[in-house]
Amino acid sequence: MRFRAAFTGLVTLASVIAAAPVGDTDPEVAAAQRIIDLQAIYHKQIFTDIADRQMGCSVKNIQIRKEWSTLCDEDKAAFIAAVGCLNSLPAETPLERAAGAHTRYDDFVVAHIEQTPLVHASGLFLPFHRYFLHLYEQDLRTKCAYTGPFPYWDWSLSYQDPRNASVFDGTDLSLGGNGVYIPDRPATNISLPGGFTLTIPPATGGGCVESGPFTPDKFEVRLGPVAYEPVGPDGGLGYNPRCLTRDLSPEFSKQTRPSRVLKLIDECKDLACVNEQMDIPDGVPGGVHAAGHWQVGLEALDIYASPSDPVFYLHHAQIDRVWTIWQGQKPAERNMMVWGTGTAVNDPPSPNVTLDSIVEFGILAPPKSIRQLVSTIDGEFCYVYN
Ligand SMILES: [Cu+2]
Repeated sequence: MRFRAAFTGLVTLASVIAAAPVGDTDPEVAAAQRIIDLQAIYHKQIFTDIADRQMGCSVKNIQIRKEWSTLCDEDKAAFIAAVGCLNSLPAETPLERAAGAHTRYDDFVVAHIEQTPLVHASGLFLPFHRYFLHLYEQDLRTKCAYTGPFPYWDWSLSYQDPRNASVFDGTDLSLGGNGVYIPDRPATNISLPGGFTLTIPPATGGGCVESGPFTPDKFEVRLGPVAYEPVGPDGGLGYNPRCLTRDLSPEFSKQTRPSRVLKLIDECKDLACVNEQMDIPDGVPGGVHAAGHWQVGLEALDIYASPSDPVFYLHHAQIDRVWTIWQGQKPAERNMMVWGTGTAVNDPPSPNVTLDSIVEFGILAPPKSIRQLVSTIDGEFCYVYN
């Protein structure tokens, strides 16, 4: 009876929250507005910095990255086609290195699998993923003729239910819908760097993505899993053909609500805080980076092979956007900050990183120093987020 009363209480509370008036009394609406203001400060800062440049990254050649829902239909279609193109070009990874890598798209998954123990929950996390996305974007442009904006998925807009995000609306102009609902599916036990394990309960999908451009007849996941059972052949580097699966979770998406993003951008004074808010806010696993993966589910849960799901790149563009909006509030100071060591949760122990620490990209590209990856308007980078 007591459980029932508590449950009824919860339902009542939930209906009160659902019925709460939106407007300036809703803290999430206020937080979303504040993010827009901070984004504007960052945006202005970038354009001030490049205003007088005649060479390198300038107002003439800067690329604008846009939220998926604001891309025009032609750009959405072209982006999806370019991903398909990358996934039809031959792999450059040697067979002995990863027998499951059949296409250029797979090369990125392999590089991510290989680098995972170094580039997550470490000082290399943000710089690695910034350049990893850049390499993917360059391939879409140079090998597959994509000319539109590189898209990001702002999960703070769809935090109440990721099934409402346009990127998952299941049309041909989305990255596909939810996985087909599988009743009574067991939880997924995922392993995280440092020997941690976590149980991810089943959510609203669980099966193959049967709508949109990445259905089983058009798209094959070949590598992984690495982080959950049954692990694919050769530790996830072998050939393991299967459909793309998703399990969109309106529980985990709450952790990417605007107030969580704002806490990072507005309150963090250093990169330790930024990284903590990304993955383990207040000591609890989750945060905007982890919860971005967990609310998609399945392929996206696999910290090693998660680039198997094409939405990975849009999620990480949003992570990069959050980092760069934070940097953009005080760029001179924050672009020079480093944090952490060069191994995931410092296991095995490694020295603290410096701006001269090296980040590796496997067969994708020669190594880079962190220093080369901190500014989005210098070196090889030239982009700004809208
Ligand atoms: Cu990653």
